[in-house]
Amino acid sequence: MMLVIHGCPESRADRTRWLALELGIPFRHVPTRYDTGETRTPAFLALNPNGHVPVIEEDGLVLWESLAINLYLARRHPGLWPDSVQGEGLLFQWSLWAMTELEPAIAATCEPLGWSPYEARRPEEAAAARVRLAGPMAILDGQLARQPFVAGPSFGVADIGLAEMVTWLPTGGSTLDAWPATRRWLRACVGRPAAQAVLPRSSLDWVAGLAP
Ligand SMILES: N[C@@H](CCC(=O)N[C@@H](CS)C(=O)NCC(=O)O)C(=O)O
Repeated sequence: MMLVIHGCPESRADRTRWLALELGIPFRHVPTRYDTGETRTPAFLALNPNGHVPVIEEDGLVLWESLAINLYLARRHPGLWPDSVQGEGLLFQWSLWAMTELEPAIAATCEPLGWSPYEARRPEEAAAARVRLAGPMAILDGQLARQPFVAGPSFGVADIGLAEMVTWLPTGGSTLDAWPATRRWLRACVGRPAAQAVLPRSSLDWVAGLAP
């Protein structure tokens, strides 16, 4: 069965559509929205009991969790999987770090600002979260100052999830002013045709406007 990707644009499903385009996997896109109740229907909850996008279906397999999906697709379809066990270890390390360390830290800046209705925004909370975000951002930037891409010398699967989450920064009032290696890397990742085809205009414009 052809790959099916559930999840509207401007959601974490962008990570999966980006990877599928990179790998040239044909897919059917079901743009399930998460803000209209579409992820709470019995049919959707049967696919993902968490009620979240993305979800994929492929040959009878149903998978959720964006970075688990991307690891699976990259393992199954040729093109971006590391060619050594060590390379796999680094891919797993950076993917799990992305989900457990970086993404919650970025989300903590976005939640009190751009993800809340204007009247419910909490700028002081966002400012405190931005201070905490500097910890994981320094780790990412340090890695990218040592090598061109996060988990190796060439673009890979870990870069997709990480780059997509770094594009959330403006929603939480953060900039990349302090992180030059991250700016260079993000421009390289987001400049790829697959990213240009998938990411929202606002993210593409933000990256295009970053200082060199
Ligand atoms: N850790 C999950 C998070 C998925 C997630 O929270 N997706 C959001 C959209 S980006 C969603 O579906 N939210 C709906 C909700 O929480 O009700 C993943 O990476 O796939």
